[in-house]
Amino acid sequence: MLTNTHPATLSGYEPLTSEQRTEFLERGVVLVRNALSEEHRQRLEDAVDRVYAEEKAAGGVRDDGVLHLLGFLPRDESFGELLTHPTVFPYLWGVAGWNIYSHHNHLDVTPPARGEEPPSWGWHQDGYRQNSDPETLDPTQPRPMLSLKVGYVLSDLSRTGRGATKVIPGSHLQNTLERPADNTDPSNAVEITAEPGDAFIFDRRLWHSRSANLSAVTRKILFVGYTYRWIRPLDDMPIDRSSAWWQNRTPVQRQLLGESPDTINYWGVKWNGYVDEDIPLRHELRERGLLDRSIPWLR
Ligand SMILES: O=C(O)CCC(=O)C(=O)O
Repeated sequence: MLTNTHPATLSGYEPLTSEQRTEFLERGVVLVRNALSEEHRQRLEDAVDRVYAEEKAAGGVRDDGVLHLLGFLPRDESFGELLTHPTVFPYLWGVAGWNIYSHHNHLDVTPPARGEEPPSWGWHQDGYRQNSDPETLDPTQPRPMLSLKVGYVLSDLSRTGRGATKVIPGSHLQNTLERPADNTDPSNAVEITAEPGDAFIFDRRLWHSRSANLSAVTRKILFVGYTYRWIRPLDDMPIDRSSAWWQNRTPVQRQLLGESPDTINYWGVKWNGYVDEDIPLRHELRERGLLDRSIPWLR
C-alpha cells in the first residue's frame, strides 16, 4: 500500500505527482500516514465522544454500543474543517476534479464485539443502484469511479482484529467478486492497519468490507465521501445557515456542502453552456495555476 508522510504546513493545493495519481488510479486506495497531527486527532476524538454521548442520550446508539451516524459534519467545528483537510484534499481534486461535494459522510464508533461471530459477507462496492441502473446490454467494465471516500482513523487500528476496513487493492477495476460458500475473505484481502491519525482514501468501486472488532479497543473512524455535484446527496444533512458553523465555512467548503446558486451550476456550467468560472474550487485551482488541459477532470 502506498504511504505518504507530510510536513505540517500544507495548503491542500499541492498537486499530486503523476506517479501518485497513477498509483491511486491503479490501486484504488492510498494510506496517508500522519494525516492528522496528534493535537488534531485528539480534538476530533473529543468531538466524537461528545456526539456519541448526545446520540446515546437521544436513543441513537444501538444496544451493542455501535454508532453509525450519517451526515455528521455539521455536528462540530472540527468536522467541518475536514472537508478540505490539507493532507488528503489534493487526492480529492487531483483525482475527481473541481466539480465535487460531499454527498455522504459518517461517524463510526464500534465497541469490542460481544462474542465470536461466524464469518459474514460484507464485501461491496459503494453506490447502490449506481452499480446496476446503468448496466445495459453492454455493461461498462470497469464501472465509472463516481465517488471517493476518506477514512480518518482516530483509534489505534495498527493491529489486525480491531475492526479495520478490509480492502482488495486493485479490485476497483472488476465489476464482480466471487463469494465463497463459507463467507471467508478473498485471499488477496488486506486489513488497513492504520495508526491513530492516519487516513485512507479509496475509490468507491474498490471492493471493501467492515471487519469485526475482536479487540478490547473501541474503533473510531470518520468517513467523508465526495462525488460529482450532478449526483444527488445520500445523507439527510440539514445545515443551519445562520449558525456559527456555517459562517465559519470557506467558499470552497460551502461548495463541498452542496451550496449552489442555481440548478445548472451543479453541472459545472452557466445557462449559456460555458464553464462557470466562479465555482469556488474551480476558481481556487485556476488562481493557483492548477487547471490542466491534459487531465479531463481538471480542464
Ligand atoms: O466501516 C468500515 O470499515 C467500512 C465502511 C464501508 O463499508 C463504507 O464506508 O462503505
